[in-house]
Amino acid sequence: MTRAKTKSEKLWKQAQRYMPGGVNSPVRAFKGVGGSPIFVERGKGSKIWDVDGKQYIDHVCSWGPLILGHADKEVIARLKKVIPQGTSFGIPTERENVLARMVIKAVPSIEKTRLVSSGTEAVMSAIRLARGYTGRSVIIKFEGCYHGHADGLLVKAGSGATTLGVPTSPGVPPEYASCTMTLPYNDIDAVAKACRKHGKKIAAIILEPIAGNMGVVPAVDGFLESLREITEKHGILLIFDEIISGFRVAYGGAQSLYKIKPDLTTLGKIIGGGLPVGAYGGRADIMDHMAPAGPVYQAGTLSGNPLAVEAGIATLEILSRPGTYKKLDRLAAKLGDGLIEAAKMMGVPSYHTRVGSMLCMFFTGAPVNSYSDALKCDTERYGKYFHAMLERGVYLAPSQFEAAFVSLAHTEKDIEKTIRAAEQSLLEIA
Ligand code: KE4
Repeated sequence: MTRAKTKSEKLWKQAQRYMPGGVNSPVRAFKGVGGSPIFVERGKGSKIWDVDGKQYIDHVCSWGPLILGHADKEVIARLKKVIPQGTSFGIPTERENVLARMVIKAVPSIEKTRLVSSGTEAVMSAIRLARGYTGRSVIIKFEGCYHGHADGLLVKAGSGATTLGVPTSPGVPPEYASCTMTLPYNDIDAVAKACRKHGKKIAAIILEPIAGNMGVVPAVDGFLESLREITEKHGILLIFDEIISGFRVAYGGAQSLYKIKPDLTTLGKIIGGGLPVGAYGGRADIMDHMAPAGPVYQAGTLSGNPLAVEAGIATLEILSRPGTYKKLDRLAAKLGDGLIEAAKMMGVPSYHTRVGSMLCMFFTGAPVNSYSDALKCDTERYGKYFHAMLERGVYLAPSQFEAAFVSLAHTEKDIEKTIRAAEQSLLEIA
């Protein structure tokens, strides 16, 4: 007698008829962990419920935006007020000034900013601006850092250490990839060598100051400072992609934590409060090269969309209240410490990282400071752990190479439940 199909399974079958791989973004398809995805019906606070009525504690939080938790009552109330006034104008609105000013006030290096509709759009615009401002073409990125799906960033390291890149996806012309160099994260010697060799051709170096797309891998001590020195020496722009870390690890992002001023910063996720917003910003003398102030073109029908901007304003207002990041840090530290204890108790080799309320448990016994380190993880074991946790009502990222998050809506009880579930799950897979 085959088990009756859950509603998620039925919807999954249907989805694969309508959308490539059944999803609107690849990581949701559970390819990294096996099995088929749950379909979510609703979320509230730290919880989500699937279409079969099962409840989960959510540590993905829509991949970072929901730092307040799902359906935050203040954000929803603000949206309810704004929706009847209209959903889009394509005409300047006061609230775009408000969100732009909040971002400028919060992020130390941003003097001017432009709102767009996704992180990818923010990064591709910042890259075009860096090339337009410097008149140079080459971009340096780092293995394991993800900056959205713009062609020039879907590039992996070429054969030689500092040779130009090759595409990681069909459809990206080799010519595009040849303008991108990919270096090992946290390897300052490789950066120095590349800049000595190609300095005059390099427009910008872009990185996640706390990598969140190979699992969570912070920059090692001195890496960001040296990057700043080398880029200054060679007239190369330094771009911090803070689409995850911005307003996540501190109100001013990683750059306020590490006291490093990049020339440009990209933001997204949290600044939209769960609706589509991205942003790029930085020194006014650079940003003023963007049309219509300057010659570098970028545009967007829904840029600065009133609903998304209102959700972003409400979210940042709440985050700016005293004690926010202390609470996030305390909850996430409790979770991180609990997971370290659980893995030790169950004898499962693991390596743990955490910065603020973004954290990761790598299924490897060795430290993880780069993408090649991360690739040594036992992803099969991660897949078993993921499903064991899902069974126990805890929703983690369906990939070893992502971050887990804690929101302001998570309670001590939630954290204890996640730790208990981890103990049982790790025992099961040990
Ligand atoms: P979006 O275009 O997905 O809004 O942002 C792209 C992006 C840029 N920079 C960083 C550091 C990012 O993490 C992202 C997107 N993050 C992934 C998850 N790590 C989004 C999830 C998905 O692709 O479905």
